[in-house]
Amino acid sequence: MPLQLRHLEFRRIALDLVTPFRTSFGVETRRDVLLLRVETDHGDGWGECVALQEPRYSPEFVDGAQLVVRDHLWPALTGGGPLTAAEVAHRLAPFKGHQMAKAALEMAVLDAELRAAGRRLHDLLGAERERVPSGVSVGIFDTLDELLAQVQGYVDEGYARIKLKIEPGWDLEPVRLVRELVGDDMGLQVDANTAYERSDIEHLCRLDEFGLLLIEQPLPEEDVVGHARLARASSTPVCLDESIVSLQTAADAIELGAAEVVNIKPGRVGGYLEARRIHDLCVDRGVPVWCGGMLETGIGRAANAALAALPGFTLPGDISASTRFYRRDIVRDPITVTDGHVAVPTAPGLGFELDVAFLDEITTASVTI
Ligand code: NPG
Repeated sequence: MPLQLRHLEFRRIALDLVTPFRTSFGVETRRDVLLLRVETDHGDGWGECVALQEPRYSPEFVDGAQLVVRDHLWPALTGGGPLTAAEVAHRLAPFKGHQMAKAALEMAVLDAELRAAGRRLHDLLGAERERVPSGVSVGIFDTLDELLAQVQGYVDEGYARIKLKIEPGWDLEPVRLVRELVGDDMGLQVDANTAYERSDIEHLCRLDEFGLLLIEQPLPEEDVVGHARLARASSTPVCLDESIVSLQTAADAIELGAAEVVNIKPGRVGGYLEARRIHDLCVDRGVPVWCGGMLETGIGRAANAALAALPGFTLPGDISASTRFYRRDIVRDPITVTDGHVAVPTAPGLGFELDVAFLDEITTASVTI
């Protein structure tokens, strides 16, 4: 059922993180999130843009995302008459890049379409499970003691696997100590967010002794061949994150032997429908996938949980409890972790219900076009 798009609200909110989250590319202490609300002839839908404040993880950033949606994407979307969510990517295809902005728009249209039809994202995607294992991402600390205390806390909360952020100077020793702490049976993986170079390949192979599930994106996003070399040299499976921005880049990286595992982030690849296509490709090629996280609010996390319920997501995703990052979420039904698992939302649409009063309280700007 095609929807007639009427208006678009840009809602900016400020959410403090419970503790600073340090990665090899920066420290996050507060999120400045862009939410999009589409008004259609069949009701509203919400999308969340995962772009950060600064272009340090990817070229996109939140102010830029808002601008490209306002001046380019929204006019193109509304210019061609009523549409379905499946047509959004096609209408936006003439515009290069800006996957996070495009994903947020597609998400809002999907939410509206699904709510109008009384369906959930889980069913549209063809997901099967009703709960998914939950992994937690642990930042870089000033001291090893702080790291170990934090990891112990997450183990106590029951997480199914731990991901450690690494960078040059914060790798072998933290991983060794955490492996000792959590034991051999706990799923453990590392994420470098492009912090290493090809000349570090030998050094990175020293991580092999820790029985990691994978090493994620150690080299720059353009260095697919470098990742293929690492994959040949190391017994730890090489997983790509930043390098995978589309179905095509996923297919090419797999063919080159650079992606033994793929982290699927809907925002990074232009939306949940492209994410589903990448999942299907990876299943076809026998490549395990898992669902990444971008510090989403309850809107994005609800949708991620539905995506992660697809059968090819055989590794636990970065779908931690809302309280991992936020004291209070903008939804009434924030993600919680029970027995190391997160329940897939059952409500129609993306599966969340907004806490409107709190959302209004933390709104920093609202513009409707
Ligand atoms: O659980 O949302 C989460 C955080 C998971 O570590 C995480 N995300 O590189 O994958 C990453 C990292 C990230 C966070 C990247 C924020 C970009 C922005």
